[in-house]
Amino acid sequence: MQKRVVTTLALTAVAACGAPAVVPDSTVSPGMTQTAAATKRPAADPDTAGAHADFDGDGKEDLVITDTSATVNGKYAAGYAAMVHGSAAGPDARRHQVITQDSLGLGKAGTGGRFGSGAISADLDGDGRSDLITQAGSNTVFVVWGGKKKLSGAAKLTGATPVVGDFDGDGHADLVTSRSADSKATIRFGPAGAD
Ligand SMILES: [Ca+2]
Ligand SMILES: [Ca+2]
Repeated sequence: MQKRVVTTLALTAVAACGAPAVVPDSTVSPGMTQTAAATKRPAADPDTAGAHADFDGDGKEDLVITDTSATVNGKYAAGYAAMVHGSAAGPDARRHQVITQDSLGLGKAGTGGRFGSGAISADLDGDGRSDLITQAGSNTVFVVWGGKKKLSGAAKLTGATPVVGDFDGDGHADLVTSRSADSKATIRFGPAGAD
């Protein structure tokens, strides 16, 4: 119960303190807390999800919350992801970063793009910091690189429904994306660079 309150507060603070152009869809229940919230909200909210990993490499897990229905710069359901740094006391809402498709500099956020969909994490470039992988639109996947102080820089890939794993057993995370047009999947073996 305490965990749930902490993450809800974190999201509220992020929504209040984040980029003013980002308007969360509602008071959302992060995917991380859906188990705890199950009695109040039995159906998973498809608009919100989350991931957790050590994106800044400080040894404390950081929390990513997404709201794919958020309005960004006037674009309805363009979506955003917010990373809240971990601390010895848990996610610290005072140290957070709001990421939108606009902020990545790789194309503009579009209406209904739903950036933040299917957010997952893996250290794809092998630098010891987890990277954030998320879909936007129907055929675009972004990899946002973990960094010493924050997520920094991104790669834009063609594909959808990202899945990560060490599929060739070499100790490096690999990324699989699928293509809805022809039902083919693409695997990118790690370690990856920004491409
Ligand atoms: Ca961390
Ligand atoms: Ca990394």
